[in-house]
Amino acid sequence: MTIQKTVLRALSGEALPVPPIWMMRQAGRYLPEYKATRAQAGDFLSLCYNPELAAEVTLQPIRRYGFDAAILFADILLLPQALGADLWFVTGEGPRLSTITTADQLAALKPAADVNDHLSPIYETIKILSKSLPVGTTLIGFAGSPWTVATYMIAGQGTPDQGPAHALKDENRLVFDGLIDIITDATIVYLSAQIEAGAEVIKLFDSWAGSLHGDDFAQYSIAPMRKITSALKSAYPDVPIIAFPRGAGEKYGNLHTAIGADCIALDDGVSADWAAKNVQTGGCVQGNLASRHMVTGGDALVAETRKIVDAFSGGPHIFNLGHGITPDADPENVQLMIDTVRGI
Ligand code: 1CP
Repeated sequence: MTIQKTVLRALSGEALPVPPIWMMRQAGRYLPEYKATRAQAGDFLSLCYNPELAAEVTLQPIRRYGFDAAILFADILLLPQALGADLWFVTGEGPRLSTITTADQLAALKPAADVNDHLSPIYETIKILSKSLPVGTTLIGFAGSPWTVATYMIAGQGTPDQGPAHALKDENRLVFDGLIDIITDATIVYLSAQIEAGAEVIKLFDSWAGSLHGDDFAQYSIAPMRKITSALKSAYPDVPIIAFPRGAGEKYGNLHTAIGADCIALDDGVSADWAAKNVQTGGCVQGNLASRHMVTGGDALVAETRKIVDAFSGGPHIFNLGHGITPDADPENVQLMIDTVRGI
């Protein structure tokens, strides 16, 4: 069977004349239509758990820009909630969770195998999207990596340096390892169900990989992601996996094999020229325009976009930002980026 969708072609290793494009956080607060639907839902979590509205906001950037991939609208913190953690969002500040730092709190979590009941609305969103996306658009499902999810479950919120998670790792390795294990197992259950519902590609967000140094990087960023990719690949060998160990720096080299991923997503901390020589040699890469260009636009956006397209033109590449688009971005700059990539 010939693969038609450009994202799937790039993920299978093909160098395309024009790289396919999508954008992290492409559904979000920079879009007026997103803000309207979010207001209709009431709050962010109600939006995530409302399949019709979550599908609607997933489709909004596809309608507006014709991106080559849609990413399921959900959040990496729904999984801790499915495991029994309390989760709420403080307006203007971000997520808050009940914390896991003791053996008793760890033991009180639900078994990894039981997360599907709570997460069934997410699978419903995927089913709606599978029926409503344009034929050429690839549907990406996702989860956080065990380390990144653990940093939120331990601290109870986002932290600049993931200090509380590092402290638990150093002071109570048994509880820390137990938490990583249960998140890993639950993520396999969650992502398998996303694939069963219709997700065509899976992305693992290790947003805080950059704070793991020395052996910790291999043990807590790479190894848990590797366990997830092995489990998914043995059950669903044809579903490509994108891994995003954000902030990996020079450790970005050779990660396709180490993680068992078809594609490595790059942040903008590495240059495209360096990554073409050191990462793309292992397979498809995704990235890596700095998100600030979506705010500032102009000649710098065009020049930087062209530089990235050129640097990766010799191999498989999916164009993306180095991290999520920010709420202060100008929607017109997104169009300028797309037109530049497509040579319009
Ligand atoms: O007010 C709002 O509308 C909420 C803002 C928002 C949005 C739009 C949050 C809260 N999450 C999301 C959606 C989301 N989150 C998606 C949807 C699809 C898309 O990309 O369009 C995805 C893939 C995520 C993933 C996610 N959530 C990550 C990994 C990616 C990354 O940005 O590094 C992380 C770390 C989160 C946690 C989270 N959720 C929301 C916020 C503000 C945060 C960061 C919190 C912090 O560290 O302080």
